[in-house]
Amino acid sequence: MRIDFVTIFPKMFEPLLAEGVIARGIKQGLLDVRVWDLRDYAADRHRSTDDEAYGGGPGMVMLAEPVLRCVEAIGGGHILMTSPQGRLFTQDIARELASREWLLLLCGRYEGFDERIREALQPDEISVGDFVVSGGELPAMLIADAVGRMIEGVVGNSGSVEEDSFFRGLLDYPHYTRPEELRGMRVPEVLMSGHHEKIRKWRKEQALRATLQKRPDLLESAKLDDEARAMLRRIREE
Ligand code: 9D3
Repeated sequence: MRIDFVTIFPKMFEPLLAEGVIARGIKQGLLDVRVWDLRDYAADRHRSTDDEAYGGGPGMVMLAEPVLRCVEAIGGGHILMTSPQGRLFTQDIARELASREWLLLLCGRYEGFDERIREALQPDEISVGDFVVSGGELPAMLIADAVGRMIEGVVGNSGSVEEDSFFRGLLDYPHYTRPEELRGMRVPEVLMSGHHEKIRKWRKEQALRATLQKRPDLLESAKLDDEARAMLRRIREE
C-alpha cells in the first residue's frame, strides 16, 4: 500500500517513519509512505498556504491552489481529508481503507480548507473524534497507523490483528504475565490451570463483563453467539 501525506509540517511525520507499525511496514516493503510539504506547491514567493477568510472573521483559511497543485503532482490515491466535519473514524472504516492500494491524506491547519478544495477533489472527509486538536497531522498519523496494521504481514502476529472473531467489537479480557504473585495480588487460578476450554470461557465472560460495565453501547452492535448471550443473561441477573 502507498500512503501520501500532504502537510505544512512534514517534520511532524519523522517519528512515524522511524518507529512503530508504519516504520515496520516500510522496512518490510509492504508500505510506501511519502510526505509532501505543501509550501513547495505555493503559488507566490512567500510560499503562502493560507489567507484571510472572505466575509471576515477570525482565523485563516487554507489556500486551494497549493493543495490542488500538490495533489496533481502526487497523481493518484484515494483522497482523505482530515477535518472536524468528517465522518467519525472507526475500525470498519480502517478495514475499508486497508483494502485500497493508495491513500492520500490531506492534513488541515488553520480554521479549515477553502471549500473549493472539497468541490474539486470530493475527498473522503474523516474526523477522529468529537474533540478539538490543532490540525490534521496527528489525526492523519492515527488513521495511517490503524490502516497500516491491517495490511497483511505488517503486524508480526497476524492473529492479533483480526483476533478471535468472537472478541471483535468487545473490550479486552484482563491479561497477566510473570510473576504469579505481585505484592499480594495473584493471577486468577484458572489461567494457571492449563485447562484450555475453561480459560476460553473465562476470557469470554471477562470480555462481556468489561464491555457491559465500561462500554454497554458496544453490546448493541456486537455479534454475540448463543454461549455469549447465555453468559450475558447470567451476568445481568447478578
Ligand atoms: C470552532 C470551529 N472549529 C471546528 C470544530 C475550528 C477548528 C478546530 C480544529 C478547525 C480546525 C481544527 C483542526 N482540527 C483538525 O483539523 C482535525 C480534527 C479535530 O480537531 N478533531 C477530530 N478529528 C480531526 S481530523 C482533523
